Amino acid sequence: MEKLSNTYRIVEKCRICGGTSLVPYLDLGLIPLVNNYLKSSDLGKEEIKLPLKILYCAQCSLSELSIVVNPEILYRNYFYRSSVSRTFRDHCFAFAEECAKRFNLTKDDLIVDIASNDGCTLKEFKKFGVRVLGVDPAINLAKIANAEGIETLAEFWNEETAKMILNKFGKASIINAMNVFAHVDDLNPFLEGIQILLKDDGVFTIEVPYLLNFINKKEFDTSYHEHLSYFLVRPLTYLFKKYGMEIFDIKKLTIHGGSIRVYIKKEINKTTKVDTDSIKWLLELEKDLGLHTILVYLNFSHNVRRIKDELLAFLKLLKDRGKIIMAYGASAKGTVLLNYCGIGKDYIDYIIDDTPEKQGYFAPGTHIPIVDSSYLKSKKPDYLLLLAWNFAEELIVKTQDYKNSGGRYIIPIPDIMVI
Ligand code: DWN
Ligand code: ZN
Repeated sequence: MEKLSNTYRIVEKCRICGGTSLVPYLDLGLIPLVNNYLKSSDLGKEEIKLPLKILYCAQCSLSELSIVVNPEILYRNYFYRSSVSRTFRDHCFAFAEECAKRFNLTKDDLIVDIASNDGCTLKEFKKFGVRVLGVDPAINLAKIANAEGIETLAEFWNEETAKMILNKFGKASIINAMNVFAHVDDLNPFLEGIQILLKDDGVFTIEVPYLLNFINKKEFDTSYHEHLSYFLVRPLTYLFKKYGMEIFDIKKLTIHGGSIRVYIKKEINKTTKVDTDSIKWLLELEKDLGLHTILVYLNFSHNVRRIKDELLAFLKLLKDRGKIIMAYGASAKGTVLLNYCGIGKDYIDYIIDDTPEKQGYFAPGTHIPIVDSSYLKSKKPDYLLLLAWNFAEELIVKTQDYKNSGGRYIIPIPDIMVI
């Protein structure tokens, strides 16, 4: 496959430890860019599809994609809106409430949110009377957040952005990075920026999908070209030491199929207590589950192939019986699942999504039309494939009429379940 100029680079060494023994263990083939929703006028044009392969670093146990796509292509215009999900909004409120209490936040404290999207997290922090500032490269999202009163800089996070904020707003008490740390290729400018802007007694928090859940719950569809790194605690403990930082607490979360929230301080901050148990417990769990060796990963890719065969066979059976199938959640993971399994318009008539910006577009690769939830009533599908399975409960609660009229749901991950 010829290298498209400056579209992507090939990974030759581990971004955490520099190791070069990178063992490929998952290959989903050529997958479209998941945020590349298509207008009808795009449908006849050639679509970028790039290899989606995951490598295991034998030195530090980081899993990482084999290529890095140019972030300017991925993030300057971003369809994903964090605020669409009530579950996620509640998750952000609980985090803001915990921080306000645990770190005694006052109106003078500045909270900076990196990859702040539409201001979803900062809206919750604002409820606690603190100063907030968002940073997100998506020009379309920064416009929405600013219009809704969440000051947001349409920039990538790096040392320059940190210096600009320091001069204009002063040091930050908390810098939060939710679902972005795994998207970053060169962590050096990212962490140098944290060092510059964070108060000496400040807190840096990251939230990333947890590789333990990814492997154990077969969440292969959460791998796409935005997600460069798939973290365990082990590689993270290597990383922060290099930047004069230290993990002082870790929480295992259910959000997004299973994540970890890592709380980090500057090493010079001797007052914040280090909860070594929370770190040790997860390191031991990872080791006990064999996640620090390659075997588990080879078995995982076998499980992934089985999901593909079983899901395709099940949908084929339903179609042979004349059933109408739609999907809910034009998500990034949904694009990966459908494209990897070869499930297209011959199986799924429409994908419902409540994100206004996605409605009227077509899903990457499959070109399945994305529509609003009124289609549930008008098209009366027999089955609804929940592509946003991580929000299955929320989706089922909001479609009670469909359920009560005999509609059924297919949850594809971790095992095919029909309810
Ligand atoms: O890291 C990322 C995660 C956090 O979000 C991003 N790189 C990309 C994105 O991944 P995703 O699209 O797989 O995330 P979600 O949040 O699982 O996507 C859910 C989709 O379902 C969205 O398009 C919104 C939609 N949705 C809906 O239409 N109605 C979701 C809910 C809960 C709803 O009620
Ligand atoms: Zn490594």
